[in-house]
Amino acid sequence: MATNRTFTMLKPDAVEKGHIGAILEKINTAGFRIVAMKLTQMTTADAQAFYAIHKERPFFPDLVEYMTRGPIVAAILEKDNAVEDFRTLIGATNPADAAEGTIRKLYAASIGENAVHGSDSDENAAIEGAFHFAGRDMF
Ligand code: IDP
Ligand code: MG
Repeated sequence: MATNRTFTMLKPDAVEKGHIGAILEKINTAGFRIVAMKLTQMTTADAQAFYAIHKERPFFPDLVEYMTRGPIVAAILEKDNAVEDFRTLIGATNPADAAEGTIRKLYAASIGENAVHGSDSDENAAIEGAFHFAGRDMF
């Protein structure tokens, strides 16, 4: 069942470059309501668990290093058709392939350091949101 919620992280590169405000403005303008949000930093164990689906991929060690090197902004967002609409807003994984005006086109440096995460299904949105937030911190 569609939950109308998705989960996002503004990744360490986006935070380092001072893009939190600009990216949140894009998210807000696109009509997403913030259900939960925090500045946090993933441990190595956190990142290995969060990205476990990619653990056999050659880029996995770099991905864990990247995602743990500094703080991220984690958030749960709500909107009709949230998962799909947010993936459209952020653009393709590789910013070279991302559509004009998308967050990754504007702020991502490479396929590895691509500024922002977006859940790929309602099921994963629920799992990923629960990974970072307790129920009392969702509004
Ligand atoms: P997504 O973030 O667009 O859903 P996934 O394929 O789920 O893309 O990959 C998760 C993350 O792993 C990407 O956002 C990116 O940071 C990293 N990644 C994916 N593919 C590559 C690659 O080919 N080289 C380096 N990093 C990659
Ligand atoms: Mg993915």
